[in-house]
Amino acid sequence: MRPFQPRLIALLVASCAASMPAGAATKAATTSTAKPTVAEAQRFIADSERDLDRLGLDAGRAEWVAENFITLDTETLTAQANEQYLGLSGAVALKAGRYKDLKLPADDARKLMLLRQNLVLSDGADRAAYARLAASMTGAYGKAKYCPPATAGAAQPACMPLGELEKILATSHDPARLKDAWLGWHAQSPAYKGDYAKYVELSNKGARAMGFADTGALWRSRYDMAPDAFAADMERLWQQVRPLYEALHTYTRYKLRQAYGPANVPASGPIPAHLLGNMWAQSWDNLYPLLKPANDAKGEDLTALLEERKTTAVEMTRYAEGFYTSLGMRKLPQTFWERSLLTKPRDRDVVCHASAWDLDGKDDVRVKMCITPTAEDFRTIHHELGHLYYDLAYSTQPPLFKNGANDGFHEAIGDTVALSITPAYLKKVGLMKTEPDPSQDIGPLLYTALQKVAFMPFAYMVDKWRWQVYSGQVKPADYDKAWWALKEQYQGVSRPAPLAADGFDAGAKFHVASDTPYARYFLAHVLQFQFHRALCREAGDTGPLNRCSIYANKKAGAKFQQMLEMGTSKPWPEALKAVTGEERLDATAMLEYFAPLKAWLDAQNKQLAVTDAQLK
Ligand code: X8Z
Ligand code: ZN
Repeated sequence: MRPFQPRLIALLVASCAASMPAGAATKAATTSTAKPTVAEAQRFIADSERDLDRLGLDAGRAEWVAENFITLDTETLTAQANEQYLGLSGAVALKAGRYKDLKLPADDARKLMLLRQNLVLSDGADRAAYARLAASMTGAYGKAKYCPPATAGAAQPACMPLGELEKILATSHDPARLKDAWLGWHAQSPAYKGDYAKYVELSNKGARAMGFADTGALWRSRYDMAPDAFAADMERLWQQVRPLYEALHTYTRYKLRQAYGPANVPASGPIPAHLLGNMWAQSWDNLYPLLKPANDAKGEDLTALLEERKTTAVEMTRYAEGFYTSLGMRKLPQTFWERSLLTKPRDRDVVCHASAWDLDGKDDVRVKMCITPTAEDFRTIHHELGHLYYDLAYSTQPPLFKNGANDGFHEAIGDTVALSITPAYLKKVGLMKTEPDPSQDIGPLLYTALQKVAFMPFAYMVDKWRWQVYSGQVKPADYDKAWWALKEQYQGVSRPAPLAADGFDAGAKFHVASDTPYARYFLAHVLQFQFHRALCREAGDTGPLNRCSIYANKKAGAKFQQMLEMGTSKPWPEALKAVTGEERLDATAMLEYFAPLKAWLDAQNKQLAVTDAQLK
């Protein structure tokens, strides 16, 4: 996985993996002076599909090994395989231009368009450098650890990998400890800031050679609409969600002021990022114990139950598989269980960031994830299997169509399923003893909003930052300044300490270090509520969306599967229509889901304003 170009080479997609091409670039684009014909174009497409498929498989395997065993050698091998792939995909992208004005059957025209959405690095040294930098940044992120300084008289504390630091962010309520873990992790990424800046230059060179303004424009061109129209659509969706986010932010700030005191949390303006329960302040559900309503009715704590039962990684994955099979989908192939990595190895460095891999475009699907028995990982394994069930569903499509309708669809499938992990469902599968009273839904709604509503501005700003970086508007010296300007503007969060000289806070996020586009998650968070609403209605459930679970509903499952099988063979609005009847991205489903919470938050915020005045 880590297809250089996951959108194209679905088979090497490690969904959630970066986006680089590789390349054997051998022959430069053949320039023929004869007029191109339809038959020649079709032969070209078929040959390209076959060759990219083959090199993609090699690159996918090399990447799998590199991320499972981070060493200098595996990094070199994956860089070489990706370099080969990049050469071929670039040569193909260039040559495809020869056929762009031909009148072709719709499928061929679409394939040609997909082939052209690629970087072209014609210089072998550029390709090698690009692939090398990409492999090395992913490896550096995967093996980074914070080694706290020794204190006088005490033993040298152990170095901490990201997982341990995240756990501190999630569970500690000691502001000093939180700040130390936060700063400790953010001190790791400056090591590859220079590499990132070089990588950006090379990537832009490749995008420009293909006629794109820069790599950001190339990324935005992958949504069946003009790059500018896509950016405008993101903004439209953000404006739909913004009032809900602002209500949640205001409530959270009041409650954190009560918990940490006015010296740590201001009455207005941004919230210090280390106090939000997550390394990137991207999801705030870990704050639930501090924020829950007075008469909490969230029910039992899934994390506590999973821990108490010592639920294994395989058992967690079996629960997720069981959800998909209940919808009428197949069981995961035996090889999934043999080849996946589901727990963190004790003896070596691996890239622990969860990912789903489709190695051969048929059924060699795998997950790589360091699963722990928590509610968060329970949801994440449903997310990862969503990628795999999508891969399996479109495996009969031709290679170029073996991909999501767009990358946001790929990210939305498992999340849609996870929205059906309701208390009623958990009770059904024996993971909850009692079901909270349906009249008391604010607790669970708040919990879900802390995951998903809190996430929206983060998911928006990550690529806003990268668009600025790729366009050259933001230079390396201003990476952090621009990053925090966006974090303050959209998320309303602030850095826990002044900007570090030569800092690279963006690089402390996996998707920046591994160059994986992020707008996909923003889209996925809008889409999953649209899918959920439509599938619930398909299942005949007309009640509140947060109470609906499509578990075991074959009718809803069939509808979903029908869309999954389309892969990327059609423009995404057609895929959306197949499930929802709608052709536009629309956040009203999300707003409908959270409507009772919005009313509650508004009421709370009015009241809290009064009590907060006494705090000062
Ligand atoms: O990276 C992921 C998945 C793999 S595609 C675990 N996610 C984003 C993140 O962790 O930042 C899922 C939600 C957002
Ligand atoms: Zn994903």
